[in-house]
Amino acid sequence: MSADAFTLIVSDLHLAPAQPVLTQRFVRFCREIAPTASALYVLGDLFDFWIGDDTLDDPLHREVCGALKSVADTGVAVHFMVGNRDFLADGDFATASGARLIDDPTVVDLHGTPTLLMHGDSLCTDDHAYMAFRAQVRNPKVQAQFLSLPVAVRWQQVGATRDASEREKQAKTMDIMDVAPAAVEDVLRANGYPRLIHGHTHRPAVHEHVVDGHRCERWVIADWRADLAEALRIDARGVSRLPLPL
Ligand code: LP5
Ligand code: MN
Repeated sequence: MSADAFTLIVSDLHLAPAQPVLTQRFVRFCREIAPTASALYVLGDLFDFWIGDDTLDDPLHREVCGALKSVADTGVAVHFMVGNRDFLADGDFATASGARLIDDPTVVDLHGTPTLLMHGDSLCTDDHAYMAFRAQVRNPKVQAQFLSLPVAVRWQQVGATRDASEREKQAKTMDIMDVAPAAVEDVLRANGYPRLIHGHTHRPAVHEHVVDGHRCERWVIADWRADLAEALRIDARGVSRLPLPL
């Protein structure tokens, strides 16, 4: 790899038919920017909802997977980690998009620095209602049962779940919905005090955690909105925010 190689990381794009401008931006990102990187990581919630790989023919899904595949076809290593909206993305999605599915969490060496990649939702351990919900929907038996339902019924259930989630979020404090400092420290300790990069909270920032005397950076990636979108750019000098053209 050349000395000026760099990696791009995006998260929380929440692509959906109702927001075509975001999909257009993603397609442009895949055409003009991502092919210049050595690797691309998508850290979850690429889609607002993913109800199963049997919906790959959906026009939005086809367009997004095709855009990712075109990046992979240029020789860029494309990696995908699921988020709390698209955790049902699986092998057929990976084949269609040319992406390698990676676990949450995953530690990678990014241009000389060990870096822990996560979606971020598993760090919100003070949000007990979400943790209980997460345990339920990440259960393979629950997922198999959901995937056996007709597509229209799955969309209905997702709509009802989203409505319930939006209602419950109104009653939660911002602190509860953020990552829990103790969970961050635990995961940094368990992984040898790496740099941490995650999304999910939609609160872009860079934090410093001192854990057992080790200083660890924690970069939080921004979600994509109509008026703002970014990728993190990582090279041997460190991490920077790359604003993406509108
Ligand atoms: O996503 P975000 O950031 O808005 O909120 C999350 C947490 N909410 C969720 C739910 C999703 O947003 C919507 C559902 C996605 C479905 C994926 C498709 C496949 C389903 C497959 C099933 C096998 O993740 C939110 C957190 C917030 O992050 C911050 O961290 O607070 O958590 C909640 O709001 C959860 C609620 O507190 C508890 C769960 C309520 C749902 C009850 C379901 C009732 C309806 C069932 C109908 C069949
Ligand atoms: Mn999320």
